[in-house]
Amino acid sequence: MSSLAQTVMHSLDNVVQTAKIRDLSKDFVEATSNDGLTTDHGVKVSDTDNWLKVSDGTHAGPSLLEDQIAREKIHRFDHERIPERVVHARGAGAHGYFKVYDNSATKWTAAGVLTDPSRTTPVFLRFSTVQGSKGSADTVRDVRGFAVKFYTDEGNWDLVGNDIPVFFIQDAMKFPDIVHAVKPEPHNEIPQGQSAHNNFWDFVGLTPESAHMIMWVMSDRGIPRSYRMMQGFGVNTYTLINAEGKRVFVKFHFIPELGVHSLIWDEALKINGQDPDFHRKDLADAIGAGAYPKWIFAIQVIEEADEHKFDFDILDATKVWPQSLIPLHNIGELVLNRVVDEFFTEVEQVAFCTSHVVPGIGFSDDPLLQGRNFSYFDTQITRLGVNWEQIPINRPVCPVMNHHRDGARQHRIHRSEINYFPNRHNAGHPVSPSQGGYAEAMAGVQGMKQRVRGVKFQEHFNQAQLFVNSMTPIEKQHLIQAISFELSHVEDPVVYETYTKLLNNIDFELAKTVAQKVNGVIPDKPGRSNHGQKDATLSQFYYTPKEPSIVTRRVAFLVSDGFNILEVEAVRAALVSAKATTWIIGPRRGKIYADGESIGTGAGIMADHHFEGQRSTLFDAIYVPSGSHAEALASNGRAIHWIREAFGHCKAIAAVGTAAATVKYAINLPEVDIVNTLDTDEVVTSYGVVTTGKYNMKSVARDVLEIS
Ligand code: HDD
Repeated sequence: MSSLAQTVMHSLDNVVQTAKIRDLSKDFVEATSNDGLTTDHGVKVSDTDNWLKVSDGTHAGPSLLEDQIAREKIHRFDHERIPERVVHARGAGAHGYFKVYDNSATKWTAAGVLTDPSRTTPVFLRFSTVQGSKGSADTVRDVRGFAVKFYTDEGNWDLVGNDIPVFFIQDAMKFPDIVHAVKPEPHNEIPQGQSAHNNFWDFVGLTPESAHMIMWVMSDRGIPRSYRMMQGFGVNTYTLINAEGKRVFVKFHFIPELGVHSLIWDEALKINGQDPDFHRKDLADAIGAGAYPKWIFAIQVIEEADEHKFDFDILDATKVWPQSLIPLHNIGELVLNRVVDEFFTEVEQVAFCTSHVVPGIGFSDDPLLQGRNFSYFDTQITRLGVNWEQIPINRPVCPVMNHHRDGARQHRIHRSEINYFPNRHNAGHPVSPSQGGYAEAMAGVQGMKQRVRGVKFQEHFNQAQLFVNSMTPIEKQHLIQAISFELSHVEDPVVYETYTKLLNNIDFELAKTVAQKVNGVIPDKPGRSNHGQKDATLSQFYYTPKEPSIVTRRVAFLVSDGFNILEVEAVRAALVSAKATTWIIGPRRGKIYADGESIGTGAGIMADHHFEGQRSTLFDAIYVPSGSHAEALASNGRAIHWIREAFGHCKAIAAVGTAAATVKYAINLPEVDIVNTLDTDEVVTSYGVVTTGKYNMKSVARDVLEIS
């Protein structure tokens, strides 16, 4: 089913009911065949195609300004666009819910959303890329936004995070610089959806605090396979406050049930052109198919007394809190189970504010967070107007009562003569903390007013090195390739020379290999000694589920006339029952005839796409059934390209019987063993197919597909 059909189905079936969906449903508008067309002022419209004209009935004459119906239609259209977000313009979103497992976090926080297991808190999650504009492609190399709005009983809590746990800069005051540097260059508006250009690498080369973040963005985290297969991080250090008013520092994490998986760069590049909406569709399709994306929600906690115990500053957003030092506590889960009904009113108009927290959650002195707390509300005023929190997707599910008034697009009609406090009726009065009023935790501060960075904020390379040390060899190889790609697109030698020099502070081999590839400064010895530390939890392989899953994985069946239909049906049924999605790809979109069937009259099978209509890049695995079609496939350049490209992207390839020779011919690597099996159970329980020897899929696969 197309994602469009799913969207419609969802709005009609109304399958998921949370407090927020019930709230939104007050604003649902559904056109039916009983509804006639009206103007915005409600008058019925008799003609929406012809502007009122002076005409002799045979020839069109001048159009009349008098036609208020035509004018309204054009006016409304002229003003459809609002400013796109200055960053994170390209995104997709979905509804869902959040639940904690138990009340174990009560010792740290009084927040009901984090402690009350009987609650189901509605959420809206918007994923995004950062650099590109609203119409850019999904699979660019970039950070992904992971912004969650929790509609709690005590008000909205916005956790505006990313898929990477650290950030480019330490102080919010540098945000406009990093964003200007990464965005398309000002003189020519190039490049779109890419960081591979002079200005970005110029800035980060001169800003060593970004080194750690650059390693993450250049790692495979920068090109996720799916929004559903990314971690989410609150990034900044927040605080939790318990019922006694005691404060602890906290970092928030989301861990995807499906594990963390990435594309490889060649796939990402091609998908950018083949299907720029790849991630957006993937999200809608998975939810539509009932394979609801799920994340474990976890926290890391540091007691106030331990704030200064670490060799990094725990308020520095360019540092992780290594899990080897500060363990994760899994306290709940977040599930997305409903696609949006309308993109603009939900995904485009949703607006987040880091400053929006609820009782029991607070801020820290993290200088990035402090600045963010100013910036988000401010930007929403430009984007949506000062009353942006009245927009349906943004309004809380709990009562809102205050003396804020007026402003553009005010929708609330306050039936009271009182718009101030104190007032003679005690209307809209402050609520004490014991009654649920928000209370900041008491925290001592001392110092002189000055423009400074903390002392530990000055160290920039230890954790960049920790991250690189913790990578598996294949992750490291991809990191080298990614930085080399980017610096190859940097034209100014000053810029790529500066960056290759900087790399030597992180890793000698990395610096040397990249410099050799991009004509940078090749070091003859390490810029600093390697501390040799590792943390396994920094590698994305750490998050591969113990029981790998093929739920929602896309498996293409490559067929031509003369394929073995019984085999296709059996394997397909097995894959579908394991909740993978299957697609028939043939020489044409239409009927493909099986072995023994006569062309044109047999029952055949409908191909979803022809070989050129979709490419191997859009699938996780391919299956080539046996049958007399093997020769036809082998003589079809496109089919051969399919197999060869899938092999190059380390995908699992199943080839059965006669098809084994076709696959072998396509990949042209005689030493590769083809597992040849007709036993569907085996195909479905064993590992894909091209398995052993030098080209062992398991060791090289970025995104290991287990057919299990
Ligand atoms: Fe930001 C949007 C994440 C630092 C200023 N940011 C935005 C979004 C995400 C993040 C996910 C998109 C929200 C949405 O879907 O609507 N930003 C981060 C993270 C940061 C961070 C994880 C570092 C920890 N941001 C940051 C700083 C500033 C901003 C330091 C300014 C001082 N961010 C903005 C913004 C945006 C934004 C300009 C653009 C659109 C919006 O806010 O609503 O205000």
